[in-house]
Amino acid sequence: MTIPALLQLDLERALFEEDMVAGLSASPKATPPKWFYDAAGSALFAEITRLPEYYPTRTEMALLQDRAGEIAGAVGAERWVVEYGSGSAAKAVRLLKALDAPAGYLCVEIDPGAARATAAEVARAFPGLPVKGVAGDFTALEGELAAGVPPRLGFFPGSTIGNFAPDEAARLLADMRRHLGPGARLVLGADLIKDPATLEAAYDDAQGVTARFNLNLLARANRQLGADFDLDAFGHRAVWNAEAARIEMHLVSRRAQTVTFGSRAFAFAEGETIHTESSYKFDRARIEALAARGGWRVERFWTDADEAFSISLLG
Ligand code: SAH
Ligand code: AVI
Repeated sequence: MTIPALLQLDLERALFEEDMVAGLSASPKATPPKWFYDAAGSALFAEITRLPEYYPTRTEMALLQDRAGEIAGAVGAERWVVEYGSGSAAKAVRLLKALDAPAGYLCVEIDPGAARATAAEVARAFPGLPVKGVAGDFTALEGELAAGVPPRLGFFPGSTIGNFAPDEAARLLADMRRHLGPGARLVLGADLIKDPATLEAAYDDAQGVTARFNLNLLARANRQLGADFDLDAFGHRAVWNAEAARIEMHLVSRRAQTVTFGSRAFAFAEGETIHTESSYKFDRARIEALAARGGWRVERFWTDADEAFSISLLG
C-alpha cells in the first residue's frame, strides 16, 4: 500500500507531537534524536560532517576506502545493499564501487528529502542499477524486506547505532536481521571510546554548528507543532558520561520558563535540561556483545591506525 504524501506528512506530524509531549512530560525530560532530521536538520548534520572537530565521518570514509576490497571479498557477489539512515549517498557509493556486481540498492531514511536525494545520486553513479529510496523509520521495520532477493547486505554506517540505548540497539540489530532475510551480512560503523576532550569537542564545535543542530529540534517544534520555544532561552551542552560510555547532548533552560504548544504547557526550571541525544561509544568487546544480543556474530573488525572508528562485518 502506498500512503499519499499529504497523509504521510500528517502522520509524521502526529508522531513528532506524540514523542515531544511524552518526552517533555517525562522526568528527566528526554526526546528521541530521530526528530532532529527534517530538511534543516539534515543540512546542519551535513555541515557537522565537515567540521574539523567531527572526526567520525572522514575517519569512516577513509576506513571504508581502505577496506572496501576486503569487505567486498568477504560478502561475495550480487548482493542487494540496504542502507539504514543514509543521510547522503557518499558512503554507499564508496561501498557499491567496491562490491562485485551489486544487484540493487535501497535506503530507509526518515528525512524524505535525504531519501530522495540519496537514491537519485546512487542511480546517477550506477546507471542501470535498481535503486529505491524509502522515506521511513528504521525502528519500525516489519518482517522481511519485499524488494530484492536474498542474500542481502545491510549497511549501517556513521555510528548511528550509538544513538540507541543498549536494549534498543540490540532490538534494532535483531529487526535488521529479520528485515534483511536469510544469509544476510551487515556492515556496521561504530565510533570508539577515546579521550573525553576529543569526544566533547566533536559534539561542541567552536563554530556552534552542533549547537544549532541541537536547537533545531525546538525550531522544528515551533515550525511544525506551533510551539513557542524561545531559542535564545536554551543553551547547548555536550558531556561525556564515562560510566555509560556515551556523549550526551542536552538543551539547557537558561531561566525558569513555560513553553506551550496546542493546549499543553511545559514548565522548565532554570538549568533544567532536555536530554536530546546519546551517542554511545564502543570497543571491540562491546560491539561483539551487542551484535550477539541482536543475533549476529562479528566476522571481521577493522579500525583506522589511531583506533578512532571501527567498521565491523556481521554475519
Ligand atoms: N549514514 C550517514 C548519516 C548519519 S546521520 C553518515 O554516516 O554520515 C543519521 C541519519 O539517519 C540521518 O540522515 C537521519 O535522518 C537518519 N535517521 C535517524 N534516525 C532514523 C530512523 N529512526 N529511521 C530512519 N532514518 C533515521
Ligand atoms: C548520526 N549520529 C551518529 C551523530 C552522532 O555522532 O551521534 C549525530 C550527531 N549529533 C551531534 N553531532 C552529530
